[in-house]
Amino acid sequence: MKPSLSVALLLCLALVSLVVATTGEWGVPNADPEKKLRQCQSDCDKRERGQQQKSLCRSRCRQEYEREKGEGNKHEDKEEEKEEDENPYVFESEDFTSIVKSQHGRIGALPKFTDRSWLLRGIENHLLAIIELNPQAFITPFHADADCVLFVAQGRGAITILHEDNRESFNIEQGNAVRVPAGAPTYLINRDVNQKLYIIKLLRPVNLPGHAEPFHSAGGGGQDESFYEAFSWELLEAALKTDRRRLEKIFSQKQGAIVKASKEQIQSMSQGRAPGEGQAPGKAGSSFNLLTSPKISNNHGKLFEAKPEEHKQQLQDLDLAVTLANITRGSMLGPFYNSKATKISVVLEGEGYFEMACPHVRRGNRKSEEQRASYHKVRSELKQGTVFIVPAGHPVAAVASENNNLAILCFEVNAWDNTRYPLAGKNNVVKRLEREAKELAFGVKSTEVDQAFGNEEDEMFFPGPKGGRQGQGDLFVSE
Ligand SMILES: *[C@@H]1O[C@H](CO)[C@@H](O)[C@H](O)[C@H]1NC(C)=O
Ligand SMILES: [Cu+2]
Repeated sequence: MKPSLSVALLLCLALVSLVVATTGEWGVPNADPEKKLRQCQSDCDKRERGQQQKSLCRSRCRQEYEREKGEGNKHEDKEEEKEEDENPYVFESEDFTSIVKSQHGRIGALPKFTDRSWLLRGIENHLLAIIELNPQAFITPFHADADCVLFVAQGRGAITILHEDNRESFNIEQGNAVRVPAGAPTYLINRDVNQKLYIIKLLRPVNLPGHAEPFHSAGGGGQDESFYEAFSWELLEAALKTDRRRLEKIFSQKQGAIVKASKEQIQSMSQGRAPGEGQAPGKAGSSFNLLTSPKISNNHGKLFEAKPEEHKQQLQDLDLAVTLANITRGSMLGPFYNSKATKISVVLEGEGYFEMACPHVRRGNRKSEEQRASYHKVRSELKQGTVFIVPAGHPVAAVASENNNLAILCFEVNAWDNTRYPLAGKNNVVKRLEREAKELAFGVKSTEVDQAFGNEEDEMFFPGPKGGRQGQGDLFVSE
């Protein structure tokens, strides 16, 4: 850049900020836009009631933030070079907001991923929720404007789904995954009298991208209504051939979205339905057991995998894979990367940490002009309930603490034809290079490359770093 030009630019920028500071056009002059964004979004959570309202409000905050930032950067480079200096890939229990909450349980959801960062716009139309049900709790019938896949992380339940021409009911327990089609009326019970039921739920909205709402047929309880109540009495009387007094009586008994069932009711709702009974993987039915046979298994861990190619009925149209990595204590998984799939990962049990190479996030000030590859180390502690995102192509590794196994559930988006490329161990990508390519790429003899990359014969799971880190487990979704 010519000196005169940069001086002109600087002047120009200074002028812009002067105008802004004096007119106070942006509200609080000179406020840190990141801080303003966070404040604005947390105000939304306090002010707005429905999940959708909250989410829309948060989106408006982000739009405002992007607009401001855009104006601030008017004279700078292309938008694609925008940089982030925080870690947008990790969410903790506090980031979940309650959609439904009662003394019997809770449904919490993460805000739309793009509310956090534009770097997550590849999974913009996916939402993550966690259902926590106390013993004997029942979620009353509802449907949602989203396709869902549920994973039972802990406990024993029973679920019923109404399809077009049949009603499907089955018991579910740890390791079961269930596909619930968009719009299908569903209800769910924790059939255990002691243990909580934890379900992790991935949603893909079918109506508004990144927004999903429950529709309750009976009253949701408290302030929640039945969608029937939105209609006028005349219309309902005519449609149901029932008089208004009877209807008023039914809809005035608000039970709540999560209620407690009696032992007898549970008994009769879970009769003779073995979990995943008679269902080989890939067979018809909404449910399958993820934990039947590991894809990879050695002393350092096990990997279970349900691919869209194999579980067509449940996963194909969502282009989704469900995987579970159970890393033995003191061991590690990876490094590896996914060719196409982006992982939405949830820590089910144990603790440890993960590290990921990311070219998008950088520390410090603007990068220099030279075009050289540089990868930021994204790193975070992991504990029960931590959610972290691993975009496609990004090399990642996870390490379990010395004390406990680290179990990580992943919903993998864009999974059809995905390949896991190992970066260490048997068949790692460097080991598989031709001799000449090794020498040309590393500038040393290929035997030296082999000495570095050819030692580990295990696959995917290895002994962890010495002096592994330790941490404390935490409650799942605590608020
Ligand atoms: C992980 O493996 C351990 C040891 O085999 C087992 O006790 C635990 O239940 C597993 N966790 C999950 C979530 O499968
Ligand atoms: Cu990145």
